[in-house]
This record gives sequence, structure tokens and C-alpha cells, in this order.
Amino acid sequence: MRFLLLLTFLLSVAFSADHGLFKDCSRVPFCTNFRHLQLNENDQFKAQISSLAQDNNVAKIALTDGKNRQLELQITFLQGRKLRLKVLEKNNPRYELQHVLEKDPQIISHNSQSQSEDAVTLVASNGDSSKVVIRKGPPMTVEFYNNDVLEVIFDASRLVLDNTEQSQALSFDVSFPGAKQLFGLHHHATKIALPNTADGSMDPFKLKNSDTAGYEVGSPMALYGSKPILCGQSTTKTACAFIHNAAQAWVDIDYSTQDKPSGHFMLEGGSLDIFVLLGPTTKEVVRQITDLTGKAHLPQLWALGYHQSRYSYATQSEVLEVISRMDQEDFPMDAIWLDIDYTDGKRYFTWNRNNFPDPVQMQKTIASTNRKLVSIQDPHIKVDDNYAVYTGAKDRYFIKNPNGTDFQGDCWPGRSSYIDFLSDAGRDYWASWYAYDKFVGSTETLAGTWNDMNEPSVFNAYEDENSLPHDVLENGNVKHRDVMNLYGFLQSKASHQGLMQRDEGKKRPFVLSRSHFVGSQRYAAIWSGDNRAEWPYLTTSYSECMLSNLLGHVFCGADIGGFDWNTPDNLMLRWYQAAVWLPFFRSHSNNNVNRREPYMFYDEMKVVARKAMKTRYRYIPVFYTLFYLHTKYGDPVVRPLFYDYPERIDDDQYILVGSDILATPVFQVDFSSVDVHFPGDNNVRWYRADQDWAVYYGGDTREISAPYDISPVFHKGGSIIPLKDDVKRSTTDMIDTSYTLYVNLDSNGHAEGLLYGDDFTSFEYSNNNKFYLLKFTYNDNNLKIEKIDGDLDYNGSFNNVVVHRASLSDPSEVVRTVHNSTIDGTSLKDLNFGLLFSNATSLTLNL
Ligand code: NBV
Repeated sequence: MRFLLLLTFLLSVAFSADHGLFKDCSRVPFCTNFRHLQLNENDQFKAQISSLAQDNNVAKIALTDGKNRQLELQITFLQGRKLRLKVLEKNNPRYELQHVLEKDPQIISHNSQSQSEDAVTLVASNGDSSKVVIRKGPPMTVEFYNNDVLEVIFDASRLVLDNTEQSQALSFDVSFPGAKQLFGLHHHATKIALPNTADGSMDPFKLKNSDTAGYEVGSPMALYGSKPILCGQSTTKTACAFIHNAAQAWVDIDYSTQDKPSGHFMLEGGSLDIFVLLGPTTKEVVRQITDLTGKAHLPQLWALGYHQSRYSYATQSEVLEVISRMDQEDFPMDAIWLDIDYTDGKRYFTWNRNNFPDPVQMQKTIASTNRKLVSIQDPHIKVDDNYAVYTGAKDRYFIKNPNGTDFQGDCWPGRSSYIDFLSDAGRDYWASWYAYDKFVGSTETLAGTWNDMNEPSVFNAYEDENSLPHDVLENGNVKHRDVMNLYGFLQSKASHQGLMQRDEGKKRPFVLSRSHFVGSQRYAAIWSGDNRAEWPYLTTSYSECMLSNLLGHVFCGADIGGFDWNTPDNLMLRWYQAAVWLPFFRSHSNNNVNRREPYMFYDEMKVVARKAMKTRYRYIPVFYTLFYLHTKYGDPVVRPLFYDYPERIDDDQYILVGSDILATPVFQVDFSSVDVHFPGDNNVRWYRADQDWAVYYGGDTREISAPYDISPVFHKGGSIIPLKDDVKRSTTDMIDTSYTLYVNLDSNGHAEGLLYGDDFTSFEYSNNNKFYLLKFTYNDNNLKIEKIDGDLDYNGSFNNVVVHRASLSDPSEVVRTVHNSTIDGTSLKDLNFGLLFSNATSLTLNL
């Protein structure tokens, strides 16, 4: 027993993050200085209200402190209840972030409404409901209102902008009056509701993209990506502050003034530039974020299927063997992945020809099974004068030391230099390597790229937390310090460009990136890096991905089973069941753990994993439709409960896929049921879709049975959900299979739903309107099917229509009617969309 305890202790020490390497706030001078800073009145800035001037719709006000230091506050009103606040210095040019915003924000005009010596009120002049009040202070404050409700306050109680040779660090505070929870600051392995840190019980949340091997659940330490957006939420409103700055940041969360939770921001450099988003609902703040920073384009359909990966499939025959074993054992799958060992000595864009003698032939075989291949391309380039990727970039496209020479550090290939993605030429150079004639041996079956280690990771840089030194230069003269969190974003941008060029804009690129920033959704999917085979990592994968969705990055997932360690059988099954509902669905594992392709499981486990994987494939039309809605409105694909039910904060173990599917997987060892507290009021119905179609009502709490082979999922009353029940070996094989419509009636006997489709591959949907969006509406035994958007007549067809309703006499009973042959004289099987819409835009069937 003692030995076991010792072993567990040693293992957890060995596999926790290296706290000597990764600095806490006390070891980072600007964080220590700012964290406990109290400014006396003389050092606090006040606003010179009378100096208010208008310059092209930008309101400008001078700020001064008791020492006569001068700053300028700028406020701009933007379309759709968004505002921008900047604070500028006269003689201290700071780096202004590029690339992150999708386009220039649309400025709207405003008026100053009332002005005294102590305050001025600015209101949007186009009927937009935003209002700003700047109060003199000290400390000066800027209050942001929507419809006269105070939502966000920027305050200068600890406003500091260092202006010395050594430091351009800055600090400021943002609070959210009335908020019940603060959320944001992705990426950390924590629950969505951020805990208090300002009392010193834990470190502030750190945002500094790092290769945090052995990261710990519940810790504020930095992980691979950074999204400096902090939001406050209550039952009546949600608002956010998006800090448009990619330098290292630390944020203390303070709930001590209960009516005004706040974030104390401490940044290492860059400018003070904040977008204030006034919601007022969670749905609207998400739209405001994606309006500024862009939406993902649709993935190709295959990317929503199951991905099988491992560090590393070592040979070409092993790759083909995995696919054929998956087929033999009836596990659906869409892509197989190649990790770093497929290369010639970690030289990306090359092959180890001993192990992969004929990559083209291998890809032909993969293609013949309707599967795709994804391979890894990391940003560190081996210093080797016989390696063309290196020689082409040497002295031109690499990040530079302050003395102008190429920076070199150690990574997988040994000595390496790092592509300078901040420069246009560096990105163009990287992109050019994806061309078929340059990445020799690649074909169109190599359909996606995987960018790892792109924080970036530098093994021999202990002082710099194993990443690039602060003073290396990008794009000529930009200090890495000022763009520290942007490297992965920019690599994704370049890789995306590469695939676009390679495929002449005809195919939607698939890029998976470990590192990311706000806006990365435009280029890449993300995963949560090197998690491990323990239950808390499964739970946190939900929090991380739902939060990422709220901050605009919808295509996310986590390594199924946990990257490190061998996975206990019960955890493995629960992981498959839960991962079904995250947008990116990939099994991946480290090179020192047991093989874990699902055909390696024992028989009973295989049955359960197969069932979970097939569930995913059945629901792919739902995911695809939600991705389309994201491209259009910027909405999340998966959501925490509070997105639709604002009172349900801190419920991270539930997931909503769209608004109509509620999944409640098991996250605890040995549990065979889950207590589900159904969302909504008593009128809201939830039909259990994985089993018996029992009906449950909003507000009720029920113990839902979930033995090891069952993972509960519910369809909301009022929804119509199109599924593909006939699962085949890949999404490609399922393109022409028919849909079953699941009609789930609400208390008024009504239901509706959407189905989106296109060619599942190209940009024809966005370039030429080649898609269809169908709307299904059920009322009074009539099912209406109409095309509400798009110019494509796709020949999809229906199979069954299944209607669920709660019985009138006993509302706990469900009446289920399956229409599987002919409705209204029309054979369902023959009811294909093409015919349906060649003469009319809608059809109504009497059920
Ligand atoms: O490329 C190897 C791995 C990869 O499998 C994993 O997914 C990444 O997160 N990579 C990290 C490098 C080091 C792993 C120990």
C-alpha cells in the first residue's frame, strides 16, 4: 500500500508541469510590480473633461496625473453595441497589433450629450443603444451602458503604462457590474466560471503561449493558446472586454466587491486597446466577438468524422494496416494521422523513405478506402545546408537575433531556426511548401496539416520558459515580447494559405494547430494538447471546448483517452462517449503508451466504442448544419447551458449541441447514472434519444441510468433533428444515404428544424450560393419541408419520419409514431430533395 502511494506520488510529480521552468507571477517582475500595486491619488489619472475633442468619430480626452504625466483616452463607437477604448502616450510608440481583426471595424458616429466638469456622456447617434460616461476621477473611469444599464467599467485606479528602455508593461482594471460569474481567458484547464485569484489564494491567470507538458487541471498556469477576452455574466446580461494585445498577460480575478467582479490586467507590452462588447445576451456577445475576429469557414465533411492518430504510425504498412483493421472491425473513420516520425529526421515536407518508400502509393490506397491523411508540419526548421526548406529560408525568412543573425534553438530535429510568420514573405514562403511539387510525395489525399510545437517550443531556452527569447525580432523590428502569443495564429494563417494555394482555392483547408489566439478560428481547428488519461482531463475537455466556442473558436476537441499514460478501460469508454459531442473527434496518444486503436480493445469494449463512434456519424448532419450557422452568424456549435439558460452557470458537465441536443455524459469513475437537472421551465420537454425516448421536463432533476455502455442524450421538445442512421465506414460513403427526421413535439404540438447541405468540399457554397438550407416544420400532423436558402438542388432523400409526443392523458408517457413507408401517397424513400424542389420550394405531408 505504502509503495502504491509512493508510486502515485512520484508519478504525479513526474507528470505535473515543471514549476521551475514555468514562472509564476512572483518570478515575473512586471507581474509582481503590478499585482499588489496601490496608487495614491497623485499617481492616478484623471480625465480633463473640457479637453474633449472629436476627430473623425473618435472622441479624445486628455488624461493627467498629479505628476503632470499626459495620456490620451480615445473612445470609438462601433456598429452593433461594440466600442473601442484606447489609451495612448505621446512619446512612447507601442506595437499596434495586426492580423487579429478580420476587417476594419465599422465605426458609427456619436454625440456628446451632457458635459460638466466632472463627467461627459457620449451616445451613439444611429439609434444604437450604447452609451459611455467618462468620469473625471481620480481615478478616471469610463462606464459603458447598453440601454442605460451599466455593463462594463474601465478604471484608472491602477492604470500604469511603463515607458522605459527596459519596460513597456501596462496595467489597468475592467469590472462587470452585476455579473454573477466571470468567464473567458481561454486557454486554461479550468472550469468556465473563473475563480477568485486576487486574494492571493492562487496565481493570476497567465496568458503566455507555452508548451506546458504535464499541465494540471484547475491551474491558472498558461497553456498553448491565449484568448484575452474576459466576460461578465448574470441572468440578465452578458458583456465582454476583448484586450486586443498579444503580449504576455496576467489577469487577477476579483469577486471581493460582489456587485462588481473585475479583472486586473497586467501586460508585458503592446498597446492599451480594448474592445468592449455590450451583448446584452451571451448569444450576442459571441456574435460581437466573431463579427470582429471572423468566423471559421465550413470544414470539409470528412474533418467532422473520426480521426485516428498516434505518435507515431511508423511505417507505410502500419498506416494501411490500421485502416484495414478499422474496416474489418466495423469502426467508422475518416482520417489517419502521421506524427513527426514519418519525416526524414524531422525535416518537415520530406519523408523517411525507409519507412515510407512509396507515399504516393500509400495515399492511393488510403483514397481507395475513402479516407484522408493528415501529416504534421512543425515551425522549427532543421539547420542543415542540405535541406531545401532551410536553405531557402536562411538569412531571409527566419526570426532574428537582435544582432540580425538567424535565431537558432533546439527542437525535435536538433538545431533549428524558426520561420518568421509575422512577415508576409515568411508566410508566403511557408505556404509555398505545401505545393504538390515542393512537398514531394504529397497528393490530394494528404488533405490536412497539423501544426504542433508552435507556441513555439524551444527546448534549450530555460530562462524563456522553453520558448523564444523576448528580444528576438520578427518582421524586421518587432520585438517578440510584443507579439508573443501570436506565433501559432500566424503559422495557422500561413498553412491555411498554403493549402488554399495548393488546391487553387477549390477545397476548404483543414489545419490543426496547438497554439492559437483570438481569431485563429479563421484558419485552424485546435485541440487541448498533451492531456492525460485521468478523469479530470476528460471533464475539463468539455469546459475548455465550450469556452473556446463562446470566444469564437468552434472547431475544438481533445485527445480521446488522454495523450499521456495508459487509459483505464472504463475511462476509455466514457471518453469515447463524451468526445462524440465535441466538434473535433480524434483519438491520439503518446509513443510510450499502449496502442489504443479501438480494434485493440476487448470485445465488450469494442461494442461500446463502436456504438459511440456510430452515434457521432449519425449526428454529423447536425454538426454540419451548426457549422454552417456559425459561418453565417458566428454562433457557437457547442454551448454550456448558460448560453440558453442564463441561470444555469457552473454546469460544465452538460453540453448543448446547438440548442436542441443536450448530452450529459458520465465523468466519474464507476458511476452508472447521472443526475440531470433538466434546463428550462416546466414547459420545456427533453426526449431521451439514446434509449427509450422517455420524456423529461425542464426544472426537474432525475437520476438517469447510464451503465457503462450508455451515454445519455436528449432532444429538446420543439425540435426536428435530421440524422443519418445508416452508418457506413466514412462520411464519404455516407454522402448519399438518406436522412431520418426525428420530430420532437413541444407542449403546443409544434416542432421545427434545419438541415444544411452542399458539395461538402469546396467553397462553392460561399462563392456561388451552391447549398441548400431546408426548414422542417411540424404542426397539426402536417410536416412541411421547404427550402429557405441556397441555389443547390441536392438529391438527398428521406427514410423515416419519427414523431415523439408526450401523451395527453399521461405526460410522462411518450407516444412514438414511425412513418417509414408512404406519407400522403408519397413514398418517403423516393422523396428526394431534387425532385421536391424542382417544381416548388416546399411540400407538406400529412402524417
Ligand atoms: O509530435 C509529437 C507530439 C504530438 O504527438 C502531441 O500531440 C503534441 O502535443 N508533440 C506534442 C511533441 C512532444 C510530445 C511529448
